[in-house]
Amino acid sequence: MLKRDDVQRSVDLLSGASRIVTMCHSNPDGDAIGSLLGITLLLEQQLPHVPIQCVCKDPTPETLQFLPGTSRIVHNLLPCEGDVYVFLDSAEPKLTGFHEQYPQVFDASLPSISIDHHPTNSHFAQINLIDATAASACEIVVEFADNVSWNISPDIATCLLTGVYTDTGGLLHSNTSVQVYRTVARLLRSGARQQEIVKRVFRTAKLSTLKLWGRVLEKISLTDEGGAITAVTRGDFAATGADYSELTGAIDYVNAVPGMRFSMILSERDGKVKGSLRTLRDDVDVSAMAGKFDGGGHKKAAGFALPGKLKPEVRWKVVHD
Ligand SMILES: [Mn+2]
Repeated sequence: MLKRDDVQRSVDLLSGASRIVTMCHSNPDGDAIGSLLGITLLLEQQLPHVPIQCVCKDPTPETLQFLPGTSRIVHNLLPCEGDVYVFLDSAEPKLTGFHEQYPQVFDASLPSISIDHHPTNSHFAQINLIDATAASACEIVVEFADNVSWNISPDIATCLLTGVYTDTGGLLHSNTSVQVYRTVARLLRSGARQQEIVKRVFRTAKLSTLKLWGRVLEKISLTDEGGAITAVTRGDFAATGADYSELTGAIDYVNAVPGMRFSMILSERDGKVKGSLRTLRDDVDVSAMAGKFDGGGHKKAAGFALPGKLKPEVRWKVVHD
């Protein structure tokens, strides 16, 4: 639940801005882009006299380019006097990718609002609209809009529903609360184009993605500790023509092997090995496992990154017939 006072202070701050800069985290996912465009379109509708710059360090993934307004997203930042910043889905300044170039933007003495649902949010903004019980940043944007009675158009609803869907894995993850279903119903009533989202986000996969996933699945091996483990090398990315972002989602299939305690995908990228861990079990904490390699995350989904590369190991055993 958002605090009435925080919402009112945010509206006052935004109304007095000479320019609003909306910004999500780098390497954006559906919730980042959905909440970024959703709030941008809402602000444009409510405060038509205030210019808005919509910023994300990295390009929008192809699967999300159908969302209204994606072409207006810029990838660089030029701070100006009188800017008010709105950060979306970003737990820490560094996740935006602009913290080193423009540290002053993240100083809470400057007017800024952060809309986020990560429990690890560092409350770096001047006004922090943080709700760790929300499944997505988009859910909080909806609550904000309803609090101040801002109209949610079909375009805005489509952007926001996309984030609700992607951050709950299509309403399948354990964070799919009663409030998530309420938010979905509310956005459908506003004309969200649900089938367009399903088709573009969940039912479309590039050939390179499918080929990469083929390699991921083919190489699954089961360990004595109850892990379903697989690895993708730089060679796999090169041979399939896939980029790193195309690995997203493959872990759910690795995690589907019955009877396993956890699953892991190791991937080689830029001199590092990244590990993604998942579990379906309540008695396994993959964030603790990731913690041993300086990583972290949630109990059921976590990750780490180590400098190095992958070395394949084949084990042979002679057995009697
Ligand atoms: Mn999110």
